[in-house]
Amino acid sequence: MARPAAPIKVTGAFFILAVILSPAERGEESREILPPQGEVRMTNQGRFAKIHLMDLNDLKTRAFHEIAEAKEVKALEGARVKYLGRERGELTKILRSLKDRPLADRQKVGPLANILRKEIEDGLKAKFKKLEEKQIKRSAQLDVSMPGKKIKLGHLHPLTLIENKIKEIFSGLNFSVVEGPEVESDYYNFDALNIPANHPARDMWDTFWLRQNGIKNSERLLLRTHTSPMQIRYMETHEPPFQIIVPGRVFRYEAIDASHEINFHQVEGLMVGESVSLANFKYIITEFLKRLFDENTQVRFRPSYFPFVEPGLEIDIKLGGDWLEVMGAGMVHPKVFDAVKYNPKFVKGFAFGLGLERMAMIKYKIPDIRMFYENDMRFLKQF
Ligand code: FA5
Repeated sequence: MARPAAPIKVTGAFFILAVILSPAERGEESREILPPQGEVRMTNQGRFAKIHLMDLNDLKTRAFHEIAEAKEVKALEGARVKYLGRERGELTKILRSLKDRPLADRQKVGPLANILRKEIEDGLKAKFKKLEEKQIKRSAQLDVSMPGKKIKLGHLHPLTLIENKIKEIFSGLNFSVVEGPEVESDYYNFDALNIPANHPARDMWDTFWLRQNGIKNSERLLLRTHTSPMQIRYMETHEPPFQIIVPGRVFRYEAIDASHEINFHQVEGLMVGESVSLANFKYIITEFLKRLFDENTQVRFRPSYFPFVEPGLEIDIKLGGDWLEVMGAGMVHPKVFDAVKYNPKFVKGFAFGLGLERMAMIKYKIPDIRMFYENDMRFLKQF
């Protein structure tokens, strides 16, 4: 509370003191530094010491009150800055002012101010520790009634989903799953499949060639244009009877549109044995398509040409009002058996190559093949 102002004779020494301890500087609006009335006539030197001692007492009371009241680290830090802050701390200012005072004042006020600083520091330290422990305890408490955080799960790409489904169906039909290289030689991609160099059939597959110097034609490398080279690789190292599927990525240098990509996936199929027939193929493929889509899927088998089968077929499925070509197929050509040193008189086989993207387009009603590769989350989240 403000006291009535007494007529103080402001001498040089008291003026300095008043400046040092002005309420505004201490951040207190209504507090005034005025000596008790009876002490007005003290010498400047005595007055300085006395007022400082009073002020230290008051400061101590306020500081410890604030420390005790602080409920959070932030409030405690505020108290520390208020009293011990390097620039404007109340106690710091008192300590700083001592250097300009006569020795007697310094001896009286100095030690007490230093003790007080230590006391406040210790008080702050102890309270900081207490608040920290409280904080740790609070965060360690488990509130079982709190709603859990939803963990966002990733999921498989639609092409992986359809590939897994296809593998599952063919495994159920006793086919094994094998894989082959994406970079192939001219020989496996073309020659051994009865597509010799300069044969017009090569135009069916727009090809990405790898740049190489001084390499023979049949060893030239390319990005495989289909999964059919694995027919050759597998037959070179296995004896019939067998039935396999070969899922994998293929590449074609062609124009992209709603049903054509330059990088897409195929699943090759090959079944070889003594008496494998086209009727077997028809049964397997119809069964596969029924299991993948549904009983009512409309399928069309139509004659076609591929150099490595005879006869050759193409299989279409109705999507909306249109037929979409999903697969090439046929009975393995005798020249292909020759290339792997099988005797075509004793073994027969069928082969097929289906487009994975096209299958997924039908299954999930996707109107444009480009959607698979755009990585648009609005599209991907639907699977
Ligand atoms: C072939 O690639 C033959 N290797 C298939 C084959 C295997 C025939 C075994 C006979 C025996 P084709 O080029 O038609 O054939 O491709 C096969 C399937 O791949 C097509 O039916 C289609 O579903 C898909 N396909 C072809 N080109 C593309 C493309 N650019 N983008 C997406 N899918 C494609």
